[in-house]
Amino acid sequence: MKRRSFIKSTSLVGAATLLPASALAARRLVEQDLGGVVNTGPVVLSTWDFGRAVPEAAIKTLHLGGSLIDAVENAVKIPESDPQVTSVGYGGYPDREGRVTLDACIMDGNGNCGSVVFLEHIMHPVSVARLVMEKTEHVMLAGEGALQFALKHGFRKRQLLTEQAAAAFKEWLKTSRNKKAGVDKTNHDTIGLLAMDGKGNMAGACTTSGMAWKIRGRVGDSPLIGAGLYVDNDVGAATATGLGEAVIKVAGSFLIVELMRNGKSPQAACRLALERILHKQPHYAERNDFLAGFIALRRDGEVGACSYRKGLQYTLFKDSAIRVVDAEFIAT
Ligand code: SD4
Repeated sequence: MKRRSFIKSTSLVGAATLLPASALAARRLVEQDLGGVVNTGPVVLSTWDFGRAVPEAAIKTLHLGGSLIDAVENAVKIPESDPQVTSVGYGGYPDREGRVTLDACIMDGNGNCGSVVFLEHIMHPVSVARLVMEKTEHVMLAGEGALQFALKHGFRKRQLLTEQAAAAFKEWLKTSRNKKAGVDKTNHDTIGLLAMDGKGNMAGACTTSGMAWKIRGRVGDSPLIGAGLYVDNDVGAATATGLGEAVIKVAGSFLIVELMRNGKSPQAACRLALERILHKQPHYAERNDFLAGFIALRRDGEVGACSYRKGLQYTLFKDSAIRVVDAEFIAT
């Protein structure tokens, strides 16, 4: 485990919210269930280790008075535009026709959400997902329609296939084109990021180029609200990484939030979601390349993470420090 310290401490002052009596009663109930503890400082956690710039971007955004949605968007835009990251945004590995197609979503703790799937040529799909949330009546736009929407809102078309990704594609065509596409330790690294202010308000974002060498048109869990990401201010939030098909089959992130609502810790909830996958679909355990994992955040600031195989790390900003933490795992 790598440990890094983060010097700047931050505090957030949010506006008081006026809630109807029923919502206040429900919130009190949740607070009682959590032992009356409501977290006191911002918390940011994200799948894998994309460097300290990612949580720093979220925290700086909050510190400068930005919203939680601004914070999660700014943070995940970093790997989206990094050509060295081969499973998110620019530089992502393509599908089996050599085309880079992106999936992303964003959600706040009050049920507002937006998503884009099978989007090509746009460097920051998370920003398009945010616009879907904010400017339309819809939750999800796909493919050509999502691209037209992005262009109409001022996004520029970009070549997302880097020389490095094109070379990897060529190599894959030579050596492995007849193999099934899969997510394993060589091609994972979707970023799912969860953030909370000092008052238990949350938001999350998830963005990916998906499974490398996928069938054209394939969409994974990452842009699906409830599968790749779910956020509920009353309880907590969760996000996923790994084989999207497995995560979709159990509505993984929603399942974790509901397990926390029913009293499970974030850690237990992540583990139970993986156990649910394996219970319903035991064949995954026989696949050497099977990798799936979750991270979760409860509104009192407690976090949890679990993956099927050893190797999932998550980056955590909590108590004014950034750490990269090894997740619990089920099989080696
Ligand atoms: C997908 N869940 O498209 C994504 C891939 C991934 O870490 O998470 N990789 O299935």
